[in-house]
Amino acid sequence: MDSSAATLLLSHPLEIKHDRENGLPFHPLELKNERENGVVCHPLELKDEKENGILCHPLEPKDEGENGVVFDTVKLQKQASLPTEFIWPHGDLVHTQEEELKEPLIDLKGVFRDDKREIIRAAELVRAACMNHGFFQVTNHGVDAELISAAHDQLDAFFKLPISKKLAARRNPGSVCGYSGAHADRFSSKLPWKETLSFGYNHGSDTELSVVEYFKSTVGEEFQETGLVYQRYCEAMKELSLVIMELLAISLEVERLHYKNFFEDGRSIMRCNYYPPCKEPDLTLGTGPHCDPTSLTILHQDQVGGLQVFAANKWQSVRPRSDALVVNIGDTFMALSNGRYKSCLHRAVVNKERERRSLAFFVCPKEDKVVRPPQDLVDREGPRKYPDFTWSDLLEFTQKHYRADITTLHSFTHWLLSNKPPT
Ligand SMILES: O=C(O)CCC(=O)C(=O)O
Repeated sequence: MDSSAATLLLSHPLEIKHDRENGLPFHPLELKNERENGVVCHPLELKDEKENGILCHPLEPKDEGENGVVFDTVKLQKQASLPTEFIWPHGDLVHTQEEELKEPLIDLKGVFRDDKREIIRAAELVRAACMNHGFFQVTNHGVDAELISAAHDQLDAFFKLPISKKLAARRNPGSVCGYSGAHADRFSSKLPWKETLSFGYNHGSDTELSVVEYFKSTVGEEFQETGLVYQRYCEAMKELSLVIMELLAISLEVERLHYKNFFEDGRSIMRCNYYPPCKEPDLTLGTGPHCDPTSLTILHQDQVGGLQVFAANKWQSVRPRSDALVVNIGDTFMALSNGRYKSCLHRAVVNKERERRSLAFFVCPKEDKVVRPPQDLVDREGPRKYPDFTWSDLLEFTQKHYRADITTLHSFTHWLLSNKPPT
């Protein structure tokens, strides 16, 4: 690993120094990154373009396949070598000795029983994990194992469809929802070795069964059953997320219902990830290193393994546990905690022989809600680390202007301050 890549890899947003004047994060490289239109591009990408001749500009949306990449697994498997678009730079590929993350495994049984001692114990584990790397797993989470298994089966049903049928559900430019093969519709280098299907879920009473409608209208009437499974899965995820929001509030010593109330009418995003086997897994990644821009991610992975978290200055793998759900902090919650909790830096590696699946539920607030930490937390632990923003601002930034990476929140803050007149 060359040293410049190592520096970038290791510079987690929380380790970035703070600007003296306004208390906002200040990145030493930031002056170089700003483009004429005020949009920020990650230093690693600028460097790659120059040195490797790889084109990587997140600002130019592409039609699927415009750069010749359609993620047709059948055809890709037959190619002698990995197409260059999938080859990642050294710095992102670095592997440490297979080390397993010792994240806390939090049993929620006592929390659901409202057992005070168990709640305090769980909140302590949550606090330690979120201050350290932003990642933990939960068991006895109340989500029916059969529902999780059905959600994995339905994932297969969709991704095994012919490519033409999947492309009929492809996402529109600027939208988070729809099918995407290797994100080749947006990017032309460092493509992830995976296919995704994403759709929205309204937290409020979803009487219109929007997930079912989504599947019927975009994939076909025959996908009603798939829609029903995901409708129930999202409902279960929302319920669990509100319990975790209470735990997060307790762990931060703020009013217990503060975050729960904030997310009650949210609009979350569900994403199914399918990672086919890859002949040259050491040259590519299934999901590149990034922090989720969203608030909280609740993920179930199958037994293959591949998820890795950056903790204690190295990549560590997360052992799959079929009975557990993985939870990680995202950028928006980092802002809601005034930077106390770390947005988890993670990635997913791919496998030579085995396909892998994961189900990610990204918890988001209602789009126009102002993201601002609770006042008592700021009074105790101020000053404010991030300006007020709405989730729709951050969503727009990551969908139209920026490829989510390890410094999204910092870059977004900078973009916001230089693009939006103060209110
Ligand atoms: O598949 C995984 O384990 C990670 C997925 C992920 O990070 C994502 O979808 O943003």
